[in-house]
Amino acid sequence: MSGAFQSLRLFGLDDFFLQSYQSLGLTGATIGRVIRADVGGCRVMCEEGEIHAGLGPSLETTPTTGDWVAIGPQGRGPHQLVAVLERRTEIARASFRTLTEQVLAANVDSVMVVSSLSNKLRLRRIERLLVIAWQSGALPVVVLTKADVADDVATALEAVAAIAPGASVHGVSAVTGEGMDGLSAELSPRTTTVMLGPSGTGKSTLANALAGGERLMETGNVRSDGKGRHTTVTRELLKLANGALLIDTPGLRAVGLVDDPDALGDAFSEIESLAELCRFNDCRHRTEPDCRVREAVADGALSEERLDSYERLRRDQARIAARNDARLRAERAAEWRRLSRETRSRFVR
Ligand SMILES: Nc1nc2c(ncn2[C@@H]2O[C@H](COP(=O)(O)OP(=O)(O)O)[C@@H](O)[C@H]2O)c(=O)[nH]1
Ligand SMILES: [Mg+2]
Ligand SMILES: [Zn+2]
Repeated sequence: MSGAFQSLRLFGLDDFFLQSYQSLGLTGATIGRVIRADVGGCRVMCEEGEIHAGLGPSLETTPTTGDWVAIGPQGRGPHQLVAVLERRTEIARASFRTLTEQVLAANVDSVMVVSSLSNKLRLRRIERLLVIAWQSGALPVVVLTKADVADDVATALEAVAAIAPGASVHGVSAVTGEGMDGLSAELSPRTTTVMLGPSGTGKSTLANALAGGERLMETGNVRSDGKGRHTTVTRELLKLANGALLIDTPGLRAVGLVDDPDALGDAFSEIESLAELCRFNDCRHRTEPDCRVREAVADGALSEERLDSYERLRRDQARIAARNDARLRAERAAEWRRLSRETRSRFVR
């Protein structure tokens, strides 16, 4: 990489993004990374430091935290985002209301699925977040917080490891410091991690602890002025003490899946490998003969709950795929109507 933008390397700039920026051939512009996206503008880390930039009129993509962007003009007038550079990964969730995908964070290398040990383990929710993680193209890590108040951390770690093939699992406490070194070691300098999990699980507390005691994020503590709780409302990118980059998010409870069957295969790889050995290619793992998945349930190698969860997510995904198809059909029909109106107006006077 050329000598330019050295300080941005600490924020994850590499050849991929730099070349993508240079190929735009902009003059009087510069490159930066969105560290917080607000309505109508963003906070962007540039070579010169942090700036606020408005959204340019020609932007085609809504910028999100973690995006690499081109900003212009340099030096004069207010800064504006003129382009969102191609993303390497994106964390997306489906909105059932608008039938669209919302991108929660971009260009992340790993996803931390955060769950608290202070309540009953919610394995099904962890599975769902792991699917979101796998479909983003980033690598998942599961973090079980508040180990200081857990009865049996080892058993919980074991239960989670069983439903998280391919992901490492950590038990940590921000209070005692337990497990923090191991987790910190997984976050390498200049790589970006996003935290996903419901609010109250200790994400912001964890971010502050990893940031090296600096209080960067507001946590769910009651404030000393008695004005109630102050919790994370935006997604922000922070640089940690060890040089890793971390995106804190407000709580995500309901996460819809997006249309991507491969992600399910990653999150449930042990089931899909068994399924490949079933006699029928389209085995539904119910009453079919020579079903390896059912056999695994029968001999205890696979839990019934895990299989249920896989099937439920598979149904969700089929439903989303069908809705996407319906939307495509509707868009195509609208396009036909428009074309035929144009044709009519051309020939029928
Ligand atoms: N006992 C214990 N409490 C914690 C720990 N981490 C966070 N908390 C508490 O959990 C609550 C929610 O924390 P917060 O970081 O705001 O959660 P967030 O909503 O996921 O960002 C706060 O009252 C924290 O003090 C921990 O390791 N141990
Ligand atoms: Mg928070
Ligand atoms: Zn089968």
